[in-house]
Amino acid sequence: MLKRFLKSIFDNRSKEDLSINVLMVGASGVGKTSTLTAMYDRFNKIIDQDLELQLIPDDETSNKLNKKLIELKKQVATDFIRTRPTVAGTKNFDEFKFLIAKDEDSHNKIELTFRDFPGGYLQTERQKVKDWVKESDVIIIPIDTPSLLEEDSIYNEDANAPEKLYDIFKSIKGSFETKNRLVIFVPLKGEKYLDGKLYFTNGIRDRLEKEFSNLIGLFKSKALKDKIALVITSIQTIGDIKFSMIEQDSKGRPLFVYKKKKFGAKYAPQDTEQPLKYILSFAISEVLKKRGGLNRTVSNIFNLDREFVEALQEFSKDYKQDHNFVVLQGEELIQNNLTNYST
Ligand SMILES: Nc1nc2c(ncn2[C@@H]2O[C@H](COP(=O)(O)OP(=O)(O)OP(=O)(O)O)[C@@H](O)[C@H]2O)c(=O)[nH]1
Ligand SMILES: [Mg+2]
Repeated sequence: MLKRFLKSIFDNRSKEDLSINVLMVGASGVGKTSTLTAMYDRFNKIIDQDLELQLIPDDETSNKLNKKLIELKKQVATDFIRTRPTVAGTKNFDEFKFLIAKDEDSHNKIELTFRDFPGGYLQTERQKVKDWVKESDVIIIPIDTPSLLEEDSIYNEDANAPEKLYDIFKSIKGSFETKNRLVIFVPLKGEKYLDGKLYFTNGIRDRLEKEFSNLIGLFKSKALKDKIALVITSIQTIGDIKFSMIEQDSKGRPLFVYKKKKFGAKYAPQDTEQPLKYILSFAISEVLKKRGGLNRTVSNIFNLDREFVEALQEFSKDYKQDHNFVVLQGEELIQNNLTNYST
């Protein structure tokens, strides 16, 4: 009886433990939906066939993201790409559900849910955004890099809303003390600054730290610094087109103009699997920590066998770390090793 009771508790708990909630947060047009689409597109292409791991979307997720992928790809076919008008913005709050598993019948799995909302909600639906932030394990903050870097950052608040984000996070600071989280800044549209030598010398990290200093300061505060892993991953969801100049539209608003890098440019995303490597690294690290705190019999109730955990570790162990992939804080929350793992 007691055994059954205990098992039911831990069964429920294991389900909870193995689902990871990822929230895309950022102003309209920064690239929340594109980031999600590009991560999905690349995962199954880059993964080693011998590694028995897939990112499996449910049917609805697959339909929605495939549509978005076609839109992203089409952008490279045009000569000039302007951020306004852009690909269709998100209309409503949306959820995208995936399994990370060997295949869909496997009992070894991690449920990954991505939540995405229209950037306008940062103004109009602040309470909802706060609730989603509270519920999340991972927060992805895409950043429009030309707006961050060009013209001494004068377009940054408008495009990337660092102070709006700071206000939202600050007001729910207490809820951040309850569990570990991973926050990933994802600079996007940065092809120009990631080309050739600029890859090693661009000012993305420095400017990001300066322009988001309030938000980063909050994450680094005494109460939160041990709870939040903070990472920057500069990825390219389209590749082959790069920021060219800022024009004015008829109302005097800035219009960021992008051009193809070369004749015959094609859709060539780069590093878009990296945020997922960080996410899975964080997920395994959390699971292993929880297992470590339990005795052996109970830990067996967690249904992850060694092979699966090793496949996850193999995929995520080589997350990039260089000038454009930086762990600002909390490396211990994303590191995982097998020494804790007993079956
Ligand atoms: N050049 C370039 N453009 C990008 C990149 N990522 C996204 N974009 C463009 O940025 C624009 C906005 O992207 P979305 O993903 O729709 O932005 P969003 O944050 O979801 O916007 P809302 O849904 O309105 O809140 C699109 O035109 C994308 O093609 C990138 O890495 N490089
Ligand atoms: Mg969107």
